[in-house]
Amino acid sequence: MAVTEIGRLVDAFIAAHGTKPSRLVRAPGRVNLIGDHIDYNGLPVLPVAIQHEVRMLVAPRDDGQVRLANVDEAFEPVTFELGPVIPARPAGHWANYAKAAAQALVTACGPIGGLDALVAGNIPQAAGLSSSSALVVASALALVDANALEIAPYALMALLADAEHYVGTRGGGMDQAICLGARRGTATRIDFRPLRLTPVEVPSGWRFVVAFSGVRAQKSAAAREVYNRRPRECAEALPILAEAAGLADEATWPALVARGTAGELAALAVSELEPPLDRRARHVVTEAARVDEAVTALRAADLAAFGRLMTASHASLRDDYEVSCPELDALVDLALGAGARGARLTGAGFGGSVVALADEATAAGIVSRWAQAYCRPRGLAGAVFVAVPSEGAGVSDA
Ligand code: NG1
Repeated sequence: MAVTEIGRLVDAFIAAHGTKPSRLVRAPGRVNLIGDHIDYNGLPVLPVAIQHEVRMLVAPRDDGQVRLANVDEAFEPVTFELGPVIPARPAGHWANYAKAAAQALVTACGPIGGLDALVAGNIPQAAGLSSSSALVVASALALVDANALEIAPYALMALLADAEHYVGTRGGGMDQAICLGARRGTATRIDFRPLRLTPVEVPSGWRFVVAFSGVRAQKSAAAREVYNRRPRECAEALPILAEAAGLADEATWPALVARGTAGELAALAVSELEPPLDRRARHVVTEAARVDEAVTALRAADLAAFGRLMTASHASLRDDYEVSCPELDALVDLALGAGARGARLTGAGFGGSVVALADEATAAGIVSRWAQAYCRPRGLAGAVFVAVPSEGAGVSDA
């Protein structure tokens, strides 16, 4: 971060809290390259952390209060007490993400001290780039640091995945894990049972180009209900499939996926389940296989194979999982028309963003095609960027 920018943030912190900050916490957003809507089923995913991040300046306090300010005036200042039960603000309130982290840490570690914080950052909100989890992770790291709590990285990832359920979304653990555990220059295969992060280098000539559709995937509003319906549908489908596959004792998606090929399991889903559960299950088993194949393609620097898997993933999310929308489909088509090797929605869908894969020479053409044919007519500015696979969250002196 530029010295002038940190200087401005320090001034804003002093104006808000009347004291100097001592620590700077950074927590990146993410783009999921492949493997959407399967983390909550315990199946692997392949995201990268990106250059956009939440930045939080922090000064520990002697009491149990958390005092939050935000450089964006749309987000009102909030004070809350770190008690055994931390009441939530109404759904969608920005402070709930900090409260989610605080509640989880108090529950896990007992009484802890509070802090003053100023939040800034540049992750587009409700864009499928995980700004909410970045705020949860930043808040948690600030409290962990201020209280010198000793929590192993995997334990913190798991704790924060559950913590985010405080805001009402029944998500998986992808976002918190990549935000905490990403390594610069790599994509990370995340396995959940048990939790394990495996970095895989992104070949230097590959470009992941991202466009925000302008349709806000606001999971605090109506989209939350639609999102939460999908884990419920999967939970309904699983025991039926597990029984049909002879897995009555171990009815988990990873056990099921280990039982056959994606083709066999997709056929089983169609024969055993009623619509729409048959389609939902078909997405889950085929997406899990695509993640495995994508990791192999990434290791082999096979751009064409990786791209084909991304486009197949989009079709599955659109047709079987029904979480796309016309704007995301249009962005995917435009990218493919401009020479992308593959393209897909990223994250939860219902709006949000699209990620396209290209070689160095083609990436600029995709950026300008999206800008001209999609962003300009809709008055969307700054909605397109090339993702830089970035380092996970960290704390330093302010
Ligand atoms: P986004 O795109 O941030 O709403 C959500 C879930 C993920 C994962 C994806 C779909 C949260 C915090 N995140 O991400 O766990 O299920 O959808 O792959 O709930």
